[in-house]
Amino acid sequence: MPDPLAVPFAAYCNRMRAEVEAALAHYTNYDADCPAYLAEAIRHSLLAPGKRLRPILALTACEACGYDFREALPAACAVEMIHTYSLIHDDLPAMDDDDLRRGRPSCHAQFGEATAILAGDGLLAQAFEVLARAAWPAEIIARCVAELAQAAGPSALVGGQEDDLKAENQPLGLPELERIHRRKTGAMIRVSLRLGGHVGRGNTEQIAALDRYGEALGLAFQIVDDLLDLHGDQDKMGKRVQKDAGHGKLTFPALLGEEVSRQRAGELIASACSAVRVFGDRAQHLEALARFVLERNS
Ligand code: GRG
Repeated sequence: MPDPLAVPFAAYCNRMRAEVEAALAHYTNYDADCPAYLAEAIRHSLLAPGKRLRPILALTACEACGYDFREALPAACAVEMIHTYSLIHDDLPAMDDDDLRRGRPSCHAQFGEATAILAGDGLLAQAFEVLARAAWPAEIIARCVAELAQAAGPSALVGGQEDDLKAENQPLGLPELERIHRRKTGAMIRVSLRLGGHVGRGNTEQIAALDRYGEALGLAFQIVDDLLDLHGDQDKMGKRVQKDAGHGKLTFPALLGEEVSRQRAGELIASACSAVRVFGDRAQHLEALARFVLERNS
């Protein structure tokens, strides 16, 4: 295997993405007790062309701690399963009501609401099965299960989504907006890095560094997402754009202006990069991923 640090970043991401997609395809070869229509709905959403940012972060964190990234594939797939479930449910008419996702009809648009809800439920449960069956020491499995459950739960992803829905057309300030996105968007990004770090047997200092990096990256990701909603290209994004204002959603550019939002995202990316300096040369891909988050157009 070539030295992973010697491979250019785009090739590195392509390789990671291909490994993740092969593992996801393997995990979704269901037995005959899974109805074919449900399996098709799950695969439609999970195997659609997503960026795979969270799984790549998990694999890269594992590698930064000095372990073979392939050890972390179950963690990478588990976070992608939870992320995809949240997208399927977010697209439902009762939530964000979106008919396009990852360049395909959203799950409910293609398979109906009931099957889309069940496809999300199935992925949520399966994520924990994948972690529980990983070939890691029991204490690492337990830590990963607990942290992912917390990040996906009522005080993080689900709670952030609830507050986001309730905040529509409400006057919010910056602290409230950041509090929503720290949970709705940030928690899954942060936990992806922490899981990769645990699987990579990271020490306390390394996990704390990944955590600080993840917190800054998560907020920057959301600011960029808000900017892309304003100016992004629907074909590149694979989802509808210019939706936030129509839904009465407060965004970073609406609150701070576009220029200050861009500047804030840049500062967060700089602080994410400085958090992972403890990894020395092995921080290279984490730094490149942070720059990707700032410069992305999809
Ligand atoms: C339904 C519990 C529940 C939560 C929904 C995911 C989510 C929370 C809302 C989606 C709406 C949104 C625009 C969130 C902002 C950030 C985000 C999660 C964007 C989508 O993630 P990407 O860009 O998507 O990484 P891909 O498709 O590339 O994986």
